[in-house]
Amino acid sequence: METSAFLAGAQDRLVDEVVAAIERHDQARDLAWHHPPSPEKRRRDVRQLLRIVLRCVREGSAEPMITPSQQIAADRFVAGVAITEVQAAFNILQEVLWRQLADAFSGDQRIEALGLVNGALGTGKDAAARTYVSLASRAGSPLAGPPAPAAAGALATSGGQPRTDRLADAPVRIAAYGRVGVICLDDARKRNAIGARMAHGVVAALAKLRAQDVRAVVLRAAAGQDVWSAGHDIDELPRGKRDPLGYDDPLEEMLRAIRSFPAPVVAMVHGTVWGAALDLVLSCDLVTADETASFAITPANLGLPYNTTGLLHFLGRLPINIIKEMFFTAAPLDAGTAKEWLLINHLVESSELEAFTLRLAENMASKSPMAIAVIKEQLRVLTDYQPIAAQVYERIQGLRRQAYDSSDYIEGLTAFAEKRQPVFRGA
Ligand code: KGJ
Repeated sequence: METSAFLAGAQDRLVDEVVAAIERHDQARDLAWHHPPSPEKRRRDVRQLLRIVLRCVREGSAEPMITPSQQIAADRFVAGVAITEVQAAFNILQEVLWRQLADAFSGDQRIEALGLVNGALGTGKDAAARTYVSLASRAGSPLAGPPAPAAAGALATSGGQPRTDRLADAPVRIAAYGRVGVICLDDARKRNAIGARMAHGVVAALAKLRAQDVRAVVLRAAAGQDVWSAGHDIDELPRGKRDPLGYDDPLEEMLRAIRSFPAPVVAMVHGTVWGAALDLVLSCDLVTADETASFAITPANLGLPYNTTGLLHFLGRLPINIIKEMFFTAAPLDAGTAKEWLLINHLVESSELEAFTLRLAENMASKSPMAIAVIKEQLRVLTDYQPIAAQVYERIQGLRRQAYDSSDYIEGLTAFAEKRQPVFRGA
């Protein structure tokens, strides 16, 4: 009999034996699980692991083991399981399989069977250990390394080495960490200003993560940057006689993509946030930040009439006196004040921010994706629902037109390009 036929036939018995051995192992070690898996889940997990081993044996390749093992390690990391325990299920399965295969086969067949199983589980253990260590080292020194822990699904490399993907022609990178996707703004030269390439990159990243069945997304700046985003790329704002924040502006398209993404998007803010980047942060579903974060909305520095949809985003999140202070002064709000004014959900130590945010995202990713998608959409529709008469809307647009047709608006853009203070005349 072939190894694969033996494993397929003995599946139920093997699962029973492995589950019992894992339970004994946990009791003996008195493991303090933060989220102990239910017996049913444990059974399902073991059966799945066994099926993957079976697939590796059938295909004669350890490749199918890599991604699920990274996922297992990521889940264990999030569940707070100690590093010494990450390979436990692999070891126990290996021990049980060895025993069974050694009993069932002899001679060369036995050597071949043990070799196949060892190859698969060895690769799995290796991938799991690498992933766990990579996550743990980032949690210890967050923001020090590449932006996101890597990577399950199609984003992982075939060699088991985690990596992030750079989207073609966009200063945006993505990674998937189990069911959590990470989108990373990565244009240090321009301080993550959002032009068409950046905005289209974020939209493409969301589409890509959605196709991966990611169930929560973290939006962040690349490691080591002290500007989260400098807002709209001012070089790409139209110079007069045209709505600077029209419906088709790529940045507006990006905001809509985030707001209608059918899973939670968490803005993880390390560094300063300017102008439309604050609209972006507020368009995310939750905000985590560390003490380096600050938030400014700056159209008054440019003479730019903010768009009505954008103002509604602010109205949906903040009291009107706070909105007015922020828009009228353009002054950055420090992280403590932002927390006090409920702009931030969680203010976390820098050293904790990444691990905290990933855990928060993973928690949401473990809940019912359908319920969350529906509730998010309900909230979006309800908060966007602002019936106004056509006449009123036309009046608002007329007022805005006066501002973006004005010489003050041109002066704001010119002053920025010339790196000087603008001189506004109110006309
Ligand atoms: N658009 C285009 N280019 C930008 C932007 C931007 N928003 N922000 C920075 N840059 C460019 C600068 O012109 C520099 O280009 C380079 O990025 C580094 O910036 O001179 P170059 O090298 O060719 P800088 O100023 O030398 O960096 P830092 O000294 O580190 O200062 C970072 C700041 C973020 C504080 C500073 O760059 C800044 O104040 N940027 C503008 C922030 C802002 O007000 N953004 C809001 C844009 N307005 C809106 O989004 C909207 C819609 N609005 O209504 O206001």
